[in-house]
Amino acid sequence: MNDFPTISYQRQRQPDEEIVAAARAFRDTLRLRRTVRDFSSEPVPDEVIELALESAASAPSGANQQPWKFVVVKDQALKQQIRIAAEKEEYENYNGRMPEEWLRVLAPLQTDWRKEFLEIAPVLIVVFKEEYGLDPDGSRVTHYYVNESVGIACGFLLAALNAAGLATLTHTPSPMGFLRELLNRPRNEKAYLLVPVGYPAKGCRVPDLVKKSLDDVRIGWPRENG
Ligand code: IYR
Repeated sequence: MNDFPTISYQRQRQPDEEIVAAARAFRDTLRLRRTVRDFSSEPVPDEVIELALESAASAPSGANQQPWKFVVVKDQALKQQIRIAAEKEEYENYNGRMPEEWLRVLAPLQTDWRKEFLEIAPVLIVVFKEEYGLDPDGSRVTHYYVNESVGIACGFLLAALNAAGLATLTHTPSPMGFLRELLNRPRNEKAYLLVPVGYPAKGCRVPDLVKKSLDDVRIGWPRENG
């Protein structure tokens, strides 16, 4: 051990029934989440975005380096520039770059190269990962477990926005290099995920998908390996 300071971990022990009820309520809320591609342009409260970003920024990370940046885009002209750049890449993806097999498994999601939602959704949150840190003198600081850390923070972000009642889309235009340029981010940052946020459009429909059951994803207890 060393002399770095500690604080006592203060979380009240709850009765088991309450723990189970909390786990059930959280599951039920998370199960309401669907990836939405048909957004209303109705604005969302800034405060909800801020609170959700505070949730995301509370995520665990390698060596607590918090290797993430969240760029919130509401400006219509900037959203349009992002759409144009994303559609340019996605057009190439859907017309040649993606192999048949990929297009086949994507078919139920009914996606194509058109990304109107990038202009319609009132807010775009662009998540960047810091592949390394930059000291004030410009020297590089190694970051550890960057993908794992940023992935967990994105999970927190999606869960927080969902809990608030907003719809999200986990969008990964590929390649995403254009986002660093359009958003003027430094060379140590790389776009990781683009999350349009808003309310669903009236009459919004989503694919009729089935999630794997607990029995399909849990190995072992209580059935001990089948
Ligand atoms: N990035 C493309 C294609 C895409 C890929 C996967 I894997 C998806 O789950 C959904 C879409 C797009 O955003 O359309």
